[in-house]
Amino acid sequence: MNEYITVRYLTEGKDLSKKAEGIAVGMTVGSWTELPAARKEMLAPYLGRVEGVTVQEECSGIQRGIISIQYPVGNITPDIPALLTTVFGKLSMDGKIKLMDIDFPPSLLSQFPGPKFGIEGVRSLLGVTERPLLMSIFKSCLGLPLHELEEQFAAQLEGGVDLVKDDEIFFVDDKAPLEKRLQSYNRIRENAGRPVLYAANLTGPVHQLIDRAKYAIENGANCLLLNILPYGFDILHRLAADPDITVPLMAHPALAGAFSSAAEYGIASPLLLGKLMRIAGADLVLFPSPYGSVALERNEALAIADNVRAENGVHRPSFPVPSAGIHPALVPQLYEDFGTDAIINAGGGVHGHPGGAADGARAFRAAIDAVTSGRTLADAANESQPLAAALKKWGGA
Ligand code: 1AE
Repeated sequence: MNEYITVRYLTEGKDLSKKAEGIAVGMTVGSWTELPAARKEMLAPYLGRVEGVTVQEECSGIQRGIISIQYPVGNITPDIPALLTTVFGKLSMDGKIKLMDIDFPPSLLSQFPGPKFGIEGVRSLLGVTERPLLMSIFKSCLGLPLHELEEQFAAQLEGGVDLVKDDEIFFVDDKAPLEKRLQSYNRIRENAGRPVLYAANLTGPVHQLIDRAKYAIENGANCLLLNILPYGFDILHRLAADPDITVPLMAHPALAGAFSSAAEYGIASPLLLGKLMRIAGADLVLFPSPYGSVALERNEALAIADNVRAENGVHRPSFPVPSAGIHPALVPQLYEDFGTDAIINAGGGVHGHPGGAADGARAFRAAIDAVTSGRTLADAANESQPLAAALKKWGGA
């Protein structure tokens, strides 16, 4: 019996039922009613079908709503390029239509690698079980000599961060090549006396990325950062599926706005940054938080976190990392919205601290300790000068 991938679209048209029928046929076998019986019999296993149509509003003869189409699993190979081309390739250019969600049958889901480490694996590498993790971002990396980056790295560790990531725009690293960074950061990590993950930006021509990732790991990388959307989901899939890639993979959302921001076009962010990143193998998924500098609508950010962590019957949950413009005064809100199994991530909110990056990290750690023990930031600031200084600068409490 045929199994189906169920795909929901937000769209509009004079007659949504007719439009749905057109998609179900047009995106699968091309034409149907005019086909001779023998051809119908041959192509029937590949034919899409309409699961449902919900008209949400109708104005001046135009219907707007959700249509749900089912595509036979057998129409695709188990990879995200095949999936997205099949369910939204040409269709994405056909007027107002947004790809909202995809439901996968378990037989297909289980052919995607999912995260190797996920929340539990990353926590176990770091030896931290009971609180949101703290990550900081080099600000900046580009053009800086190695010794300045070493100072930044050491300061972030001194303040108590669990993970540090390269800036995602760090491609030209001739003043501090990856191999050299790894050597010196690993020395600094060893002196920290506790585990710390450093997510090195994986860059270069796409066909070299797997070899480069292996080379980085051989040279001591213990986490890798990748701009998934510019490179394509399939490279994440291949890294995650490769047994020699033995470190967590961190997915940056660079370019997501171009795919997701328009209300009536593109791919909804809970699918793009939530479901697809996780099934393709991201252990840590960055996305804009609801309150920072490039904020997402709150429900969307919560839905991304949900898709990253919720039981899907096959894959481990990944860590949601709501990011951008985060500072210590936002920690109570982040904790309320995303809970314990999330990562608090900041660049400017660490390095912009009046006392420097080490105090910036200390302020975050004090804020995290406060919220996880039910205290207000104002109360905790009485015992943490770095937190008091952060609150003075960024407000809150
Ligand atoms: C949504 C990604 C956030 C990110 O990569 C980044 O660099 C944030 O920097 P800050 O925290 O806004 O300074």
